[in-house]
Amino acid sequence: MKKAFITGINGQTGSYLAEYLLEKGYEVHGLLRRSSIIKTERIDKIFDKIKTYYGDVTDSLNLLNLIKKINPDEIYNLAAQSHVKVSFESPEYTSNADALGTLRLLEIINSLNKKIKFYQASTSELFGNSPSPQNENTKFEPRSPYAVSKLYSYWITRNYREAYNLFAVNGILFNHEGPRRGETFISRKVTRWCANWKKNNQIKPLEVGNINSIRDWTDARDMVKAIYLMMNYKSPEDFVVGSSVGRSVKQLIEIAFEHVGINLKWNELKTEGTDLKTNKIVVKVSDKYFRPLEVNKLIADPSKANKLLNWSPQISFEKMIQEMIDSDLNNLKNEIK
Ligand code: NAP
Ligand code: F7E
Repeated sequence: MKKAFITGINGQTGSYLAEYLLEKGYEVHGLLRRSSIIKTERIDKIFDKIKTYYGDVTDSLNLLNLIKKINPDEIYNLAAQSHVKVSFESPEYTSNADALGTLRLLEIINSLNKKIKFYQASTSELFGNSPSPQNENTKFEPRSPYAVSKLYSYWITRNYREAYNLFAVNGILFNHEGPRRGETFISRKVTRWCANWKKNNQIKPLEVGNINSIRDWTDARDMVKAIYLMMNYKSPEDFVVGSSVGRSVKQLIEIAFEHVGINLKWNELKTEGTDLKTNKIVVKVSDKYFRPLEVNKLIADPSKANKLLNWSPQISFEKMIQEMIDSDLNNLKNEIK
C-alpha cells in the first residue's frame, strides 16, 4: 500500500485528491493548520479513513518530524495562501508559505529519502499576460505576489529534480472549481449568489470586480486525475492542465444567472446588469474587487497532458456550474434546519 502525505488536505483540491487516492488504495496522511474553529468540513466524509496532523508549511521542524514519522512514498504540496488578491495585501506571508514552503519540503526529501516522489501545485498564474493559449514552453510573466511565490516554487522543484535526481513534478494547473471551491473565488461567489437569489430574490445585487478577464475553468475532480497521472508517469515532467476553453467573468455570470432563470441586460458601460423579467439591478461592478494588477487571458494548451497522460476533462463547464448552484442551494436548506 502506497503512502501519500498531502499538505493542504482540507482545501478544495486536497480534499478531492485525498478521496481519489483512497479509491486507488493509498494510505492517506494530511497536514492541517490549527484554527480556532473546526475547518475539516471538506474531509469530514473521509476523516476516519485518513490520518491528519497539525502543522504548517512555514514550520521546518514540524515538517521534518512529520515526514520522518509518516515515511511517505509521495508528497503532494497543495498548501498555499491561494488567493491572488489577498497576496497583494499579505505578500510576505504568501512568499513564506507559497515559495519557501516548497523549498522546506524538497530539502527534507533530499536529506531524508530521495525516493519520495514530490508534486508541486503550480499554476497558470505563472504566465501572467503572456499570449494564450499557454503551454509548457510559454514565457512566465507573474503579476502578483502569489504568482511570483509560485514561480519560485516552480523553479526550485525543477532545480531539485535536475540537481539531485528527485522525482519532483510541477502540475501547471489552470483554474479549477467545484462545489467545494472557497467562497471568495469568483465561481463560488457567483453560484452562492444564484442559490440565494433562487431562494429569495429580494437580495442585494452581486458585486464583482473586473468582468473582462478570461479564465479556463475546469472541474477540480478532473484535475486530481491529472495530478495522479503525472505522479505515475514514467519520468518526472511538468504538465500544463486545463480545458483549453476560455470564458470571461462576464460569461460566467451570464451562464450561472441563466441557470436560475435570470436573463441579463447590461448597461452601455457594462457596469450594471438588470434582470429582464423584473427590471431589478442584479449585478454591479465595484472598484472594491479590482486588483492592483490583473491577468487578462489564461487559456490552456494541454496538448502534452492530452497526449502523454491521455488526460482530458470529463465534466463540462455547464454541468459544474449547475452542480455548484445545486450544492449551494442544499447548503442553504441545511442552514435553515
Ligand atoms: P485552497 O482551497 O485555498 O486550499 C489551500 C490549502 O492550503 C488549505 O487546506 C489551507 O488550509 C492550506 N494552507 C494554507 N496556508 C498553509 C500553511 N501555511 N501551512 C499549511 N497549510 C496551509 O486551494 P485549492 O484550490 O485547493 O488549491 C490547492 C493548491 O493548488 C494551492 O497551492 C493553489 O495555490 C494551487 N492552485 C490552485 C488552482 C485553483 O484554481 N484552485 C489552480 C492552480 C494552482 P486552511 O484551510 O487552514 O487555510
Ligand atoms: O478570479 C476576476 C478576478 O479569484 C478570477 C486561484 O485558485 O486560479 C485562482 O486565481 C478572475 C480574476 O481566481 C471578482 O479579477 C472579478 O480575473 O476566482 P479568482 P484567480 O485569480 O484566477 C489560479 C489558477 C490560482 O492558482 C489561484 O490559486 O475573476 N473577478 N470579480 C473576481 N475575482 C474574485 N475572487 N472576486 C470578485 O468579486
